[in-house]
Amino acid sequence: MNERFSQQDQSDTDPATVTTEKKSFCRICTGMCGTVVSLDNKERLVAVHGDREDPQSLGFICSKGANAPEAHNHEGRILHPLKKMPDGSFVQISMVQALSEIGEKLAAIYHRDGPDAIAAYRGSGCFFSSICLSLLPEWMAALGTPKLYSTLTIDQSAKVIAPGRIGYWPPGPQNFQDSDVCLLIGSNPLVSIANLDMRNPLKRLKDAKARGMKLIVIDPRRTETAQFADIFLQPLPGTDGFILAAMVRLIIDEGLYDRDFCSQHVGDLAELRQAVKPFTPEQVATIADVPAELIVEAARTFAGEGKRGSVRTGTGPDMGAYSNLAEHLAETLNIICGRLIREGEAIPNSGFLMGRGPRPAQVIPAPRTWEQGPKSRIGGYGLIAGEMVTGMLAEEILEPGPGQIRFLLNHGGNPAQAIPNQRKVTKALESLELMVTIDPHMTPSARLSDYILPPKLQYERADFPIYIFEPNLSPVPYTRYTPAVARPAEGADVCDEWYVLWALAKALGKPLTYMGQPLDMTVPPTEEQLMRMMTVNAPASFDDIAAEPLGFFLGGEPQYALPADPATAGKFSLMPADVQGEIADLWQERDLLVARGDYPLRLASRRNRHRFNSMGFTQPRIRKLMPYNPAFMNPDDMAALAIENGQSIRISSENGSIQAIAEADEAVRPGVVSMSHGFGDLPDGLGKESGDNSGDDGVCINQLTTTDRQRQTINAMPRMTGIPVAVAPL
Ligand SMILES: Nc1nc2c(c(=O)[nH]1)N[C@H]1C(S)=C(S)[C@@H](COP(=O)(O)OP(=O)(O)OC[C@H]3O[C@@H](n4cnc5c(=O)[nH]c(N)nc54)[C@H](O)[C@@H]3O)O[C@H]1N2
Ligand SMILES: Nc1nc2c(c(=O)[nH]1)N[C@H]1C(S)=C(S)[C@@H](COP(=O)(O)OP(=O)(O)OC[C@H]3O[C@@H](n4cnc5c(=O)[nH]c(N)nc54)[C@H](O)[C@@H]3O)O[C@H]1N2
Ligand code: SF4
Ligand SMILES: [Mo]
Repeated sequence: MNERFSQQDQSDTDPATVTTEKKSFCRICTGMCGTVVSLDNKERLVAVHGDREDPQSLGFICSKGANAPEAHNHEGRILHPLKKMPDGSFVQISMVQALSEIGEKLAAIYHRDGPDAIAAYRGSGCFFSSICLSLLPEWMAALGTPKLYSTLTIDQSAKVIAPGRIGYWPPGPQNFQDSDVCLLIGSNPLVSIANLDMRNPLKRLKDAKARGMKLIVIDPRRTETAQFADIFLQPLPGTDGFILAAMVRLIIDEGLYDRDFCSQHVGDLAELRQAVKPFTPEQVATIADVPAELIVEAARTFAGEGKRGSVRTGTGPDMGAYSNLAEHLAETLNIICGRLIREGEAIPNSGFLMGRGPRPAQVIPAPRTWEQGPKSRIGGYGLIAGEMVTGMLAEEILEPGPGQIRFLLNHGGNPAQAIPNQRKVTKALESLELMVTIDPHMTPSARLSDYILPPKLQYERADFPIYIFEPNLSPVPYTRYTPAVARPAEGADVCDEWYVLWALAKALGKPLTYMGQPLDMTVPPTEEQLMRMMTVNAPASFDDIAAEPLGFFLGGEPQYALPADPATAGKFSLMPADVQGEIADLWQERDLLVARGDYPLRLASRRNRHRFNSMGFTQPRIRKLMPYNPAFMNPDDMAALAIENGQSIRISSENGSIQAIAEADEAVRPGVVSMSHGFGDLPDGLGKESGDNSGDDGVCINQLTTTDRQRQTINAMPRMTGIPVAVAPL
C-alpha cells in the first residue's frame, strides 16, 4: 500500500552472506522467546530461530517471531520521518527537522492551551520498548499532564478494578506450575502466549497435564487450548458473570470453600452468599446456554480442600457487557477457595527489575485509587493504574472547552483500529491540531498523523523483558539484557524512541526524570545509561545481568510470604455496594442478554496466530498467511442463513455495519460470530479506502462497537465481546 515510501530492497539481505549468529530474545509479545539471530555482513537480520538452549522458551518460537527479518527489511517499513503536506500527501524529511518542527508546534500548543491539551496514547509498540515503558509516563509528568492513555483500558483493566475493589494479597495467587487444577476463562494461551505459562505454553501445558493437572476451559470457541481441557464449557459470550456467580453459589452451598481462610480474611461472605442466591446452575444454564451439570462439575472440580490452582482469565470475560463484575467474581473464586500463597510459602516470582518488596500474607484493603486524583473532563472517570480511560479519548479530543486535547503522541499504537467506535475515533484523530506517531509502518493511525517518526525495531535496540508483567512472565525471578544485535538499512534515518521524548522535553524546557532519577537535559543520555538506570530496583547490578547471555536468574533462597502485620491487615471486600448493584443489574438484565430480537447472534472477539493485533499487515508473508479477517461461524448457523463458505456477508450491530467473509468453523458454537480486531482500513469517507474492503486487508470490527453507551463504570471499558449482531448473506 505504501510502495512510494519504500526505501530498500529485500535483496539487500542475502542468506548466502550470513556472517554472524547472535543470541537475543523476541519482544513482540509476552513470550519473550529466546532467539538465535542470523545477520549478514551489514548486520542486517537474515533469519531468526528459536534458541534450544534458552532455559525459558526451550526453543519455541512462533511464526510472528520467525518473521522478524521481514518486519525489519520489507519494503513497507518506513525508514525516514514523514511529514503530512496540506494536500494530505507525505514528504520525507530528516529526523532533526521533524523533531525541531514538532518541538516548536508542541510548545505553541502547550503555551497557548496548557498541559491538559497534551495527551499520549501508548500501544503495544511502546509497551515492548523497555526504556519507554517508564520514560513515557515520566515525560507526561515532566509536562504536567495526566492525559496518558493506553491499550490498558480497552484490554483487561478489569484486572486493576477487581483488586481495587476487593483488596490485595501481596504474595499473589497460587501459580500455574504446581497446580492441581486450572480454570481458564476466555483465553487461548496456545495462540496468545498469555495468561498461563508464557514460556513455551504448549510444552508447559503438556507437562502440567502429565503430572495430573485438571484443566477447565470456558470459551464460546473450542480453542487450540480447549483441546486439552478435562472440562469444557462453551457458553454464549458475555455470560461469564452468570456462570461464575453460579459457581460461587454452589461452592458456598456445598461447603467446598476454605472456611478458615474466609473467616480470617473475608469481611462480607454473608453478603456474597445473598447476592449470588438467584444464580442456580439451572437458571444460568438457560442464560449461558451450557448444561447445568457442566457448571456443577466445573465448580466441584475447581473447589475442594487441599487442592492448589487458580482461576486465570483472558480478554474474553474482561471485554463483555459486565467485564468488571466477571473479573471480580473470578477473583472471588480464588479467594473463597483460598488459592493464595500463604505465610511461609515460597513466592515463585515477586519481580526483578520492578523491585522485590516484602510480601506479607495479609489483605491490603481495597484501595479504590480511582476515587482520588484527576478525573476525565468528560464522564468524570478517575485514573486506572495511573492512566486516563481510553474509552473516553475520542470525546476528550472532540469536545471543545478548556482541557480539550489538541496534541496526541501516538507511541507504538494503532488507535484508529484498536479503540472501539472506529468512526468517532477516526474523526477525533483527524480533528487534532497535531498528531505525531512513532511507528515503523504506515498504519491507518499513522496516515491520520501530521508526522510519522519511524523507530529502530526490536533487534536494533537494547532491551529487557517487559518488566511490568515480571511475575507472570516466569515462575522464577529473572531478567535478561539484550544489546542491539542488528542495524537498520544504510542511510536510514530512524529514531531511538527514548530520544524523541528527551528531545521534545528539552524543546519545551522541561526537565525529565528516568526511573525517578533526573536526566541531564544538555547532553542526551546513551541507551546504555538508560538501561543501567532501569536496574535501579533490581536485586543484581546491570553488569552482572548483562554478563549472563541467556538471562540472569536470581539464585539463593526464594522469597517467602511473611507473617501478617496485625496493625495493617484488613479484610477482603467481596460484595461492596457497587458490585452488589452490578450483580443485581446483571440478574435484572438476563432476559435482555439472551433476547435474540433484531440481533440474534453474538460477535465474540479472538486473536489469530499470524499477527499481533494489527502488527504485520504490511508484511507480504503475513498477508499471505492471513490476508483478511474471516468471520468464523458455526456451519449450522451458516446453513440456516443460507451462507456458503467464503461468501460475503453483512454483519450489523446497533452501532454500525461491516462487510466480511464467512468461514465455517466447527469450533465456534452456534449463535456466535468469532472475529479478530486489527484488520481493515479507515471507515468510508474518512481516509483513503472504504471500510468495506473485506477483500483487501479485511475489515475493522470496531465499526460494530461503541464508546457512547454500554461503558463500564469506573474504567469506561467498552463492550468488545458478546456484541449482539445480525448476519445476512450478500
Ligand atoms: N474489537 C476489539 N478491539 C480491540 C481488541 C479486541 O479484542 N476486540 N483488543 C484490544 C487489545 S487487547 C489491545 S492490546 C489493543 C491493541 O492496540 P494497539 O497497541 O493500539 O494496536 P497494535 O495493532 O498492537 O499496534 C502496535 C503498533 O506498534 C507498531 N510497532 C511495532 N514495533 C514497534 C516498535 O518497535 N516501536 C514502535 N514505536 N512501534 C512499533 C506496529 O507497527 C503497530 O502499528 O487493541 C484492542 N482493540
Ligand atoms: N498471536 C497473537 N497473540 C497475541 C495477540 C494477537 O493479536 N495475536 N494479542 C496480544 C494481546 S494484545 C492480548 S491482550 C493477549 C490476549 O490473550 P487472550 O485473552 O488469551 O486472547 P485470545 O486468544 O483472543 O483469547 C480470548 C478467548 O476468549 C474467547 N471469548 C470471547 N468472548 C468471550 C466471552 O464473553 N467469555 C469467554 N469466557 N470467552 C470469550 C475467545 O473465543 C478467545 O478464545 O494476547 C496477546 N497475544
Ligand atoms: S511467541 Fe511472542 S515472543 Fe515468542 S516468538 Fe512469538 S511473538 Fe515472539
Ligand atoms: Mo491486549
